[in-house]
Amino acid sequence: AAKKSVSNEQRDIAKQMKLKNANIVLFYGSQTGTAEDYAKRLARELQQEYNARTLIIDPEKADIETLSKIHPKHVAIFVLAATGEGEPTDNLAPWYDSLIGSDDLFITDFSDLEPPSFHEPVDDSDFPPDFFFDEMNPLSNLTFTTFGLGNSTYEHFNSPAKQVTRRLKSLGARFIGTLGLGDDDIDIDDDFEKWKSASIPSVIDHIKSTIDATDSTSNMYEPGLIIKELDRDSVSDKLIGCVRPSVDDKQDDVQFKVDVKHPWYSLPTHSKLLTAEDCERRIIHLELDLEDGRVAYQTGDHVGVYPTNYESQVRLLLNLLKLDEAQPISLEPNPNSLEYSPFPQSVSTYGAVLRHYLDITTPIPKDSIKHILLPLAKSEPARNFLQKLIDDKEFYNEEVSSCVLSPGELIQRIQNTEKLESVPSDLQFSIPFSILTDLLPRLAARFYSISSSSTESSTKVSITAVVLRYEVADGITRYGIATNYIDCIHNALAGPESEKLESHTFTSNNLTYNLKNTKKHHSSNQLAVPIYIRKSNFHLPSSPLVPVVMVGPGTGIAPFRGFVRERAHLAKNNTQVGPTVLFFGNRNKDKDFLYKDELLDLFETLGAGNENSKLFTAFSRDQPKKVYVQHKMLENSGFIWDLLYNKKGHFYICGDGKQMSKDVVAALKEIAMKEGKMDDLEATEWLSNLKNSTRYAEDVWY
Ligand code: 2AM
Repeated sequence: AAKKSVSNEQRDIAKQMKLKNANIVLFYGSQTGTAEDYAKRLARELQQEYNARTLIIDPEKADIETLSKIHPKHVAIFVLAATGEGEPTDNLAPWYDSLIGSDDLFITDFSDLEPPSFHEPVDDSDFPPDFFFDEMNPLSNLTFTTFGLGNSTYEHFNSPAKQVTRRLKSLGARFIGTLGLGDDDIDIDDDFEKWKSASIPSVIDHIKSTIDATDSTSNMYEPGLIIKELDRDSVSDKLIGCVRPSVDDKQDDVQFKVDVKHPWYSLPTHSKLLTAEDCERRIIHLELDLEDGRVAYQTGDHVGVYPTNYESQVRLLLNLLKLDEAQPISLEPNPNSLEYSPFPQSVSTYGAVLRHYLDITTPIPKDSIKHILLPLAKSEPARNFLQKLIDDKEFYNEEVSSCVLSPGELIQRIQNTEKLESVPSDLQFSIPFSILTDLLPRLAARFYSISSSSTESSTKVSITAVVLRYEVADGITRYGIATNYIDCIHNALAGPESEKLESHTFTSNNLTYNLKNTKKHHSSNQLAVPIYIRKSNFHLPSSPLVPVVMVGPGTGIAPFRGFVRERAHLAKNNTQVGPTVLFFGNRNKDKDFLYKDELLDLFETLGAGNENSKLFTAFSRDQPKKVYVQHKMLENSGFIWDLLYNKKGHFYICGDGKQMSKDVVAALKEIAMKEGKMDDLEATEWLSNLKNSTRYAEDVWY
C-alpha cells in the first residue's frame, strides 16, 4: 500500500498536540455550539483537576489521516452531537464520510515524526509508532472515548457517536471508559456527569505516565486570547465593523462559499406580522434576499440566522466590567494557553464582541463557576456565594437555572452580595475581558425551517418565527435571542425609509438593539442579517404527481408554506400536480390563522387541478373542547389512508416534537387500524416500515 504522509503541519493532529505538549486531544462535532462548549468545559476540568494538558480540535481543521499518529500514551476524546434525524454535524461531515467510506485512509509513514521529547520515554513502548504499525489495524496507536449529544425521540439516537466509535474500534483503536449517550429529551448535563465519572478515571489512568506532577504550568489557567486596547485613531472603522461569527478567512469571489463559518449578509426585503395585533403571540414572516442566487437552497432546507444580543444585557456587562463599548481592542491567540477561544478577527471593540460574538444570556453552568469564577473571587462573601452555588444543587437551581440568570446578572448578584457586606472596592468581583471570552460560549446561529419555495423564488428565502418571551418569575420576562432580533428587523422594515439608512438603534418589545455593525451589505449602509443555509432531508417527492399529506400546526406550517407554494407554482405553469393535503392548526381562527388568505388562494389553485388537494384546519381554542390537527386527521381517516396506503403518498410532520408529533403519529396508527383493518402489531409494523422509507419525514423541534 502507498504510504501516506501529510505536509500541512496545522492540520496534523500529532504535530499540533506536540506543539501544545498536550496529552489529551478533544474533537467536537458541533452544529449550534453546544458540543463545542461541552468539549471546552471538559478540557478545562481535565486541566484543572487532573493536571492534564488538553488540546481542542475542530475536525474540519485537521486531517483525519493523522489520527494514526497520535502518541500511544495519549487519549482522544470525541464529543459528538447529532443533528437533523441523527446525522453528523457539518464540521464533522468530512471526517465522517471518510471514516465510513474509505478503507485506505490512515497515515502509515511516520518518518516525519520525532519521538516526543517532552517527557522521558517510560519504556520501550514509547514512540516511534511505526514500530506498532499494523496494516490491518491502522489505528492501533489510538486510545479514545466518546460522549454523544443526541435526543432519544429522534429515530437515529446519537448515531454519529455510535458510528464513529464502532468504526474507530474496527480500525484497531482502543476504546476506554463508556460510550456516553447524552439525551437532550431528559437531562443531558446529568448524562454528561455520569459519563465523566465512568470514563475520566480511565482517561487519566491511560495518560498518567505523561502527566508531569512537578509541572505547575499544566493546571495554571491562562486565558485563550490576549486582548489589548488599541489607540482609537490607529484603527480603521471598517475593521471594527466586521461581524464574522467564527474563525479565519478572507471571503473572496474565487472561492466563495457560505456556511456556518461564513455567513451571508442578506438584505431583509419584506416582513409581515402574521398574527392579529391583539393576539398574545407575535408570529413574524421575514423575507431575506439571496441576491444573484450565490446562496442556493432547496424547499424544505433550514436557514441559520446569526442574531445580535439586545442592548440591556450588553450594557449590563459593559457597566459591571467598567468597559467602554467603543474601545478598539486586538484579540490574538495566547500561545501559552490551553483554552480554546478561537476568534474570527484580530480587531474589534468591547461593544461589538458582546453584541455579536458571545452568548451573554445563557446561564453559566456550575463547572464554569467552579473553574473560572471562583478563582477570580477576592472577597470572602463572593467566595462563599460561589461555593454555595457549586455545592448546593438546589441553591443553583433557585438562583440561576430556574430564572435563567444571565452571566451579567450573575456578576451583578455577586457584586451586590459584596456590597451588602461592605467589601472594599479593590476587592470587588470583576472579570478581565479575556477571561470573559473563555467563560462564555459563542453566539450560535439559530435554525428556522425555510417557508419559501426555491422553485418559485430561488433568490429569496423566508422565515416564519414566533417571537419568544416568557415569564420565569414574578415580573421577570425572558426573551428569545434570535426571534426578538427577527422581530426587531421586522420593526425596522416597517419604520420610515430614512431611519433604515441613518439609524442603527431599533426596538422590539421592550428591547433595544444596536445593529450598526450589521449594516454591512456590500458598500451600502443597509441593515443586513447574517445567515447561511443548512441542507435538510425534508423535501417534496421529486415527482409532483405523488400525493403528499402534511401536518404542521403553529409555526410547523413553515416548510409546508414552501411546499404548497411550490406545487401551486407548478400547477399555475401547467404542470400536473398530485393530491396536496395540509393539516394546519392553531389557537384561534381570527387571531393566528397563519397565511390565511394566501393558503386559501393556493388551495383554490391546487384544488382546481386536483380534487383531492385540500386544506384542513383545527383551531384549538375557538370552542370549549380542544380540537387539534390529529382530530381532523381521524375525521378524514379514509381519505388519508387512501392517499398513503393505496396511492403511496408521502407523509410529513413539522412542529413541536415533545407532544404534537407523537400524537400525530399515534393518530396515523389509529387510521391504519381502522381503515387498513390491522391489529395493533400490524399497524405498528406498517408505521415502522413507513418511517424507515423515504415516504415519511419529520422536521420537529423541542
Ligand atoms: P393549544 O395551545 O390550544 O393547546 C399550535 O401551537 C397549535 O397546536 C395550538 O393550537 C395548540 O393548541 C396545538 N397543540 C398543542 N398540543 C398539541 C398536541 N399534542 N397535538 C396537536 N396539537 C397541539
